[in-house]
Amino acid sequence: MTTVRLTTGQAIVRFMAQQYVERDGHQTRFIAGVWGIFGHGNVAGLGQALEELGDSESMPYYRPQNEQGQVHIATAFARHHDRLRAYACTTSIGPGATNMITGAATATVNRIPVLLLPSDYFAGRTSDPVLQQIEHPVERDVSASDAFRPVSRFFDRISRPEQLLSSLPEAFRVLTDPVETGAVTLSLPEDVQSEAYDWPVRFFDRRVWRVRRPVPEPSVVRDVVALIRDAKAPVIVTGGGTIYAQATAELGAFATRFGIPVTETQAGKGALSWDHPMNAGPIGSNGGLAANRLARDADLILCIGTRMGDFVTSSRTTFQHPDAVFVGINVAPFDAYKLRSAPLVADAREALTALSTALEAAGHTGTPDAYRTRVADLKVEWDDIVAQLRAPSTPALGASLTQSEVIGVVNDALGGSATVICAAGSLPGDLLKLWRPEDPKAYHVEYGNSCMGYEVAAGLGVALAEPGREIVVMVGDGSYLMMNSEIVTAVAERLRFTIVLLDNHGFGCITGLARMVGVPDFGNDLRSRDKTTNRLTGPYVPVDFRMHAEAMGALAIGASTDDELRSALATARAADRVTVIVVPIDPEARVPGFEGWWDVPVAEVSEQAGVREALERYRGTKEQQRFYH
Ligand SMILES: Cc1ncc(C[n+]2csc(CCOP(=O)(O)OP(=O)(O)O)c2C)c(N)n1
Ligand SMILES: [Mg+2]
Repeated sequence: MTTVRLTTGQAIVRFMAQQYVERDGHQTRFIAGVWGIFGHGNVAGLGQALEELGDSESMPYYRPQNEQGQVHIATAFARHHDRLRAYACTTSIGPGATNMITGAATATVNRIPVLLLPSDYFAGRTSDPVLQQIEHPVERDVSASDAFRPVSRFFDRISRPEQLLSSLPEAFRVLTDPVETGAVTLSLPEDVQSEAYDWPVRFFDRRVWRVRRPVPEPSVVRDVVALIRDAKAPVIVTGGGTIYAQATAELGAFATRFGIPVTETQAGKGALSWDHPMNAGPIGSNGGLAANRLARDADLILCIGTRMGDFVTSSRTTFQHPDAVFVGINVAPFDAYKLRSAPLVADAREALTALSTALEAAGHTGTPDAYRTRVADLKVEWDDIVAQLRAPSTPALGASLTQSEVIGVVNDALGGSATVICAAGSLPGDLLKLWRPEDPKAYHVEYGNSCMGYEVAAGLGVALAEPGREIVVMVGDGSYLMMNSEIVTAVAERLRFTIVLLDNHGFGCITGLARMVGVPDFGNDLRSRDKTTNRLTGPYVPVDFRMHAEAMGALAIGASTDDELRSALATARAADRVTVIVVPIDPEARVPGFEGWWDVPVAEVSEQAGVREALERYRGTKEQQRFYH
């Protein structure tokens, strides 16, 4: 057997460069590059290997400012590529490693592939405790990196180089599998990373991972066809899976042909253009009027590529038909069986094609005209509401713009194929309702983990995934303050995208939520400590976001009116670098709800009348929860 002597770090770099994926006859190199922050854990291991073996062709290296940031960048990159390309991320041991935990959780919740390569203590233990080693008093082999286990879809600690011979292929099997994918973590003790081994040369041959498109079982297709033929008021809920499977054209054709309205989740929005006649808009807690009314009365719910989270089901109050039946069309059995669904375990595109063929063969012509008319009428009504909410009003002198107006102005200025990026705060709910995407890659809201801090980093990920695409990150002041430093990386990488920072002086959505559960304003505004109350009730803390962004190298512009915002967006479009537009917004102007609900438990005992009233309301709505057992 021919062998080649390489360190563990060098072997990983060589192996990664030879991994390809193939779907629908197209091959791409899977790992597009490595992000990393070096420390004693990886400087002589993966750091040395990347310096010697990596180059812009075979394995480019990127330097972020924060390990969490690099995982978010990698996640956004892979999502934009429909999971067919990914990045690896290396860190030192201890805090460098654990900084990636939040990113790992975000990738895993959203089922997006990222390869994480944190460093770890000395496998040989000779110099224990190494700097940053936890030293668990009872479980000697436990380290900080064990915290990756619950947030990873595959975890291994590589205590000997040759373990990679089985572990690396398994890592790539999981990363490239549409069911299992998420964060994959290989924790690499620092001594092992620079240790040499005689690797079989064959190990580094080019490998092609075929991304599965499982076909549905004919017997289940027959069952589902019968359900669809019987249904009087069916709806589709479309999730991220439809987009990752590139099944959006099939979805549109299926919906039109059989007269079934499509409702959207956060990950699924964009599957159909906002103005597609069968697009009934967003569903659930943050949903719109049309989708929520149709869902309320639906007798059959076809859930495609969605994990049916609580925001989709309005905490299980969305679907009120007494005999509502669900069909789970999902590549992951775990999701396909939810809500007692008829489980159509399959790739979304294969499933839609099989169902179409079988329904046509059965002579099914779709829903009656009256139902199609109801869908069309509700859509007109909802589109009008959205148009009104987006339109800038004539402001009172000195009044701030509202968030919904900002969304309208930005969307109108950049168009329906610019990608909007967001993750947490009040923006995701407002964008879900108000943003009008015109292609499946125009809406990128991370709402599986709703991770504050994802937004700016994700801008880099999408900009790297599709250079030349118009990208706008919409971010609240809270998320921006939590994580903004990848702006420096965007400057270093000469990436161009726009960040619109909406400043309402605090965690506005949580203020709203607190009021809903009866809690008076507390802890959410960005206010200074008031000496008399000894609480954070003083004036707003003045943060000059424009100067802050400029100091990091961005082009930074303040915009207080819709005209200023339009002109700032035009400047940003023409700029050669990342631009931050800071927009003060009215903290009290909120977009209303549209018959959605979110289960947030209210204190069962309180001296405060507001809490007791909230509890009454809460108990009333709780009764509407349906569990479909
Ligand atoms: C990492 C993280 N911490 C806490 C939360 C809970 N949370 C959700 S939104 C939010 C406030 C966001 O503030 P901002 O970005 O200013 O948006 P706004 O609510 O004002 O629109 C908080 C604290 C979260 N989603 N993620
Ligand atoms: Mg805010």
